Amino acid sequence: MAFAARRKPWLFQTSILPQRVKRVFFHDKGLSRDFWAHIHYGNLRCDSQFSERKSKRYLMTTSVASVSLDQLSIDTLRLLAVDSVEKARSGHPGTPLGCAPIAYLLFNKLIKHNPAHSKWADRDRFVLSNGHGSMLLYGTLFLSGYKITLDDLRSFRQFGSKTLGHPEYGWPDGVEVTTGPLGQGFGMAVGLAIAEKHLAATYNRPGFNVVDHHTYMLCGDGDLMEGLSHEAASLAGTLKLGKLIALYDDNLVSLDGPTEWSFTEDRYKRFEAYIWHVQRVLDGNDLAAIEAAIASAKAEEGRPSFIAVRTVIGYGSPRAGTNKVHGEAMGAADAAATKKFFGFPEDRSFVVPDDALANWRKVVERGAAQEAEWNKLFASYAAAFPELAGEFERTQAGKQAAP
Ligand SMILES: Cc1ncc(C[n+]2csc(CCOP(=O)(O)OP(=O)(O)O)c2C)c(N)n1
Ligand SMILES: [Mg+2]
Repeated sequence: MAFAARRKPWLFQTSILPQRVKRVFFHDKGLSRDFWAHIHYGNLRCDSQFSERKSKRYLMTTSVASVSLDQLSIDTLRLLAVDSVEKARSGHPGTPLGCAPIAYLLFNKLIKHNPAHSKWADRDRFVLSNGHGSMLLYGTLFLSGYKITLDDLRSFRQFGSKTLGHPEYGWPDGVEVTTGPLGQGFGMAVGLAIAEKHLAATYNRPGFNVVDHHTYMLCGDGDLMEGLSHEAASLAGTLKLGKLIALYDDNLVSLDGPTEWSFTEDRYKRFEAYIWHVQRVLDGNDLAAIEAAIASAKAEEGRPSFIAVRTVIGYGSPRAGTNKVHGEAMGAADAAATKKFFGFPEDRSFVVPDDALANWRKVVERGAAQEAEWNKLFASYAAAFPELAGEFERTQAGKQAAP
């Protein structure tokens, strides 16, 4: 346990660990259950982490020769957020550093969306309820190929730019709803899931599931503190919104300090009481575990899903695990240290490695194919049910029926 008690993130070479140690068990004093930190081996960077509520101790590791393409893609997103906040001298680097693996997994692998056509009717919806982490969304949209450029990221928080401090609907393209007031995105994600269920019940016909998408949201401690999210969660459980999936950035830190100061109820039991399907992922860098939890959430069709992902706010930065990385630029020295941690050049900003960009942009082709497939389905639906199809198209376009 010698490595568990440092206050600062630290680096080590995997080769110094005894080869047979595959898992390290810790006790989570904060939220009642034990959890483990997984130490990976091999020629890849280790991204195990450990965060505890009472004593701030966390393990972050990096090392050796190469990183996987997934890792490079995730770290590219992380550092775009760091650079944008540094350039603006304001913003929130903590959420993107902690949650980049979730955003990458969703946008690159799991959700159906078409960056070339952000309004495709049957796309999955994604709501960033913790809107202060806006750079997570802007960076993800840029890397995925939406209509937002690297220069837009460079203009983060500047007057007239596309990249506002908090996301606003359609601005830039791909932002589904306006968020920032905590709890608001949670409520709107529930609304979007209600809309999906209503549209499916109204328009789908046997063999023609023209409305069949999921609503994903990322929310944080602040969202769950707000009364609005309690009420919306209650309604979502009652309405059995099985296609609503909330990922909770369970990082034990909020604006003013550790959540133990301000927010101590058992969030997991609370969502169980709201008749949600509740899961925990104990390592926010474990892509396989997050993916498995999302697969279980999708398989659960009778209840909305709540996946609490234990992340480390500001992961990779010298301020990791503290509120000091919640909502301010970290300064040149800490930004450089963060780049070093991820193996990026310390003296360069807005670095987008070609391999990472190509990997992110794979979704452009995939998304176009997904929409083309749906268009075929809709064409045959329109042939079989012309009136319904016409009404669907009219309402989707926001037009009233002719008098
Ligand atoms: C309704 C409302 N109250 C207050 C704020 C100001 N605010 C922005 S972020 C934040 C803390 C959010 O904490 P958490 O969700 O844990 O975010 P993290 O520190 O983990 O990024 C607060 C209080 C807000 N955006 N909305
Ligand atoms: Mg938090």
